[in-house]
Amino acid sequence: MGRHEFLFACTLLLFAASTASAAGIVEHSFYVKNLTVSRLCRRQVITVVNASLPGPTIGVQEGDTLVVHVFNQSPYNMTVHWHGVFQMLSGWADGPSMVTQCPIRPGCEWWNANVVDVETLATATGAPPQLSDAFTINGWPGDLYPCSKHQMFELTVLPGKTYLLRIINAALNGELFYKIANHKMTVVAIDANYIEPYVTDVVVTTPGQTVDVLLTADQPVGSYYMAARPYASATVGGALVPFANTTTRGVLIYDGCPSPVTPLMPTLPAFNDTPVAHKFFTGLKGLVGGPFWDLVPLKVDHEMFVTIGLAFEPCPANTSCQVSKLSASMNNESFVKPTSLSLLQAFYHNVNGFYTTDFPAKPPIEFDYTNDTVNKNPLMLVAPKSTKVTKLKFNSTVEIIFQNTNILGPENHPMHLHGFDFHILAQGFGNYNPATDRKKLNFVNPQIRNTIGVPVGGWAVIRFVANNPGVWLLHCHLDMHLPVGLATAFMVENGPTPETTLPPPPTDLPQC
Ligand SMILES: *[C@@H]1O[C@H](CO)[C@@H](O)[C@H](O)[C@H]1NC(C)=O
Ligand SMILES: *[C@@H]1O[C@H](CO)[C@@H](O)[C@H](O)[C@H]1NC(C)=O
Ligand SMILES: *[C@@H]1O[C@H](CO)[C@@H](O)[C@H](O)[C@H]1NC(C)=O
Ligand SMILES: *[C@@H]1O[C@H](CO)[C@@H](O)[C@H](O)[C@H]1NC(C)=O
Ligand SMILES: *[C@@H]1O[C@H](CO)[C@@H](O)[C@H](O)[C@H]1NC(C)=O
Ligand SMILES: *[C@@H]1O[C@H](CO)[C@@H](O)[C@H](O)[C@H]1NC(C)=O
Ligand SMILES: *[C@@H]1O[C@H](CO)[C@@H](O)[C@H](O)[C@H]1NC(C)=O
Ligand SMILES: *[C@@H]1O[C@H](CO)[C@@H](O)[C@H](O)[C@H]1NC(C)=O
Ligand SMILES: [Cu+2]
Repeated sequence: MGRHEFLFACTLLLFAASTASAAGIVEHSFYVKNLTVSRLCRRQVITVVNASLPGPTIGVQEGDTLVVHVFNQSPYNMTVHWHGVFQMLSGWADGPSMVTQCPIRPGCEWWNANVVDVETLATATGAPPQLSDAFTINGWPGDLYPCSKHQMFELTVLPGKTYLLRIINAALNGELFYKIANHKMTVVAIDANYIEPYVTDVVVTTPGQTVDVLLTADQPVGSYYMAARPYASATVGGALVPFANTTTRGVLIYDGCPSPVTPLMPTLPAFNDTPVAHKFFTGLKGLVGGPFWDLVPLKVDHEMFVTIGLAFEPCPANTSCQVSKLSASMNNESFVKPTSLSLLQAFYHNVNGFYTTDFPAKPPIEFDYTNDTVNKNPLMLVAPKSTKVTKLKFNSTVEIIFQNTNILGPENHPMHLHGFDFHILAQGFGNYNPATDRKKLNFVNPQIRNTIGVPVGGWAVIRFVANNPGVWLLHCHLDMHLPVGLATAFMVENGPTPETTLPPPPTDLPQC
């Protein structure tokens, strides 16, 4: 399995791996433009790479240099951001708009509407976005949706063979359970990092996460549904916040299966089955000594305790607004991106006025973070807007304890760090308690990944080494929480050598 194979597209993505040949420079082009497709009884214009959904697969070998030319022929601003290639990614190639350079990224979860319009509307009103009409597997909704009987992903397998499936949650706002009827899966990698093989009948993914599983066609010749639907954890006053509660399915067909046969359907976990999600998320262990295994850094240089959660925007000073817009914050700072110059350009060229380096290393007020009574205090509900970042010396080790808050309501937030993989040392529910939870840190075989679903109403401890100079975003990967401020950034200074120094910007860097 190559570490650097990419898939570029939508909701749940599945593909079987292949191996590439000699190392070198691999060059590809992406043409991004409109494509009209028929789904759910109607025609809809979507924006895709190379007129295909999912987009093209790029096969490269470990050590290759990949050059991708992006031609944006779509009506939208866009960027390309890679997951899982951090060690060799230059800061200028990371992608997020106004952090490294310009614009917006159209998403791929299925709406009977234009996803850019959906997000623009949600951001303007501060209301939660319209719920998606369907989830898809490799672009196909599957037969539980209207007009979709034959719009279903099919995977044909040979009895006795083993397949590698890379399951990518490319949904914008949904964490997902995924199962295949009567089949167990062996998870071998997460976010492009090998793990100890982990046998399971259910895979759980947050947006931004990838899970590689081995699937052996060891059941009687027949056909079996694979299905995915949300893991929904957000509650307010104990009640689940409305979510897209539909189910996408595809079908696993054994070669030689007589058709037509009604496939077997797996029993999916309940939408709010946190114990199943937690068992999966915590059952995964790093593959000690395996390829790309990194020892846990033991000496911490920069320690952070960071509350994450939802709140409201402050009302404008001269108004007496009744209901303010939804906001989200980290340590009570709700992140706003600059509008006319990217953070990386401001950092590189020493331009003042676009950010400050005083992101707090702990919350301004200590409180009973996960107690339901916190949201009864109106003073706690408002998080101010700012563009505060953390400056890091090259090669420093950072520990972050994420603490979800019950302000507005608890929720599992998938926190994604750009530029680095991190070790996940421990996770749990309730308030993080150093006296008891410190002992739970796993320094032996913790999983390594780049996106962690911080337990709903709980906490997680991660560590990473800041050995990649540049400006790197840390944010919730739920698409609705990023524009409302659940983000911050790290500014990593140059190291002592040319290899550890951020190169000058490429001449074709998109300008703002
Ligand atoms: C995308 O399409 C272009 C033009 O047809 C082609 O040259 C290119 O190889 C395609 N890229 C990929 C990654 O398949
Ligand atoms: C692409 O689709 C958008 C949204 O439907 C539309 O506004 C735009 O005119 C289309 N552009 C092209 C070049 O077809
Ligand atoms: C999904 O949500 C809709 C609307 O909130 C509700 O009417 C329906 O019963 C829900 N379906 C399931 C399977 O929970
Ligand atoms: C509040 O002040 C801003 C800037 O001073 C102004 O643009 C806006 O119209 C004012 N709003 C109200 C409701 O007075
Ligand atoms: C939550 O806070 C209330 C009010 O401070 C307190 O009475 C209660 O014991 C707390 N609940 C828990 C589970 O700690
Ligand atoms: C966040 O900051 C605002 C403004 O300083 C303050 O009113 C509020 O109490 C703070 N909330 C928390 C949870 O720290
Ligand atoms: C970074 O830190 C590691 C571990 O402490 C050390 O081995 C390495 O030499 C350092 N790299 C640089 C470029 O300072
Ligand atoms: C696209 O980017 C340009 C240049 O940075 C900016 O002026 C424009 O407002 C952006 N358009 C949208 C729709 O965001
Ligand atoms: Cu979130």
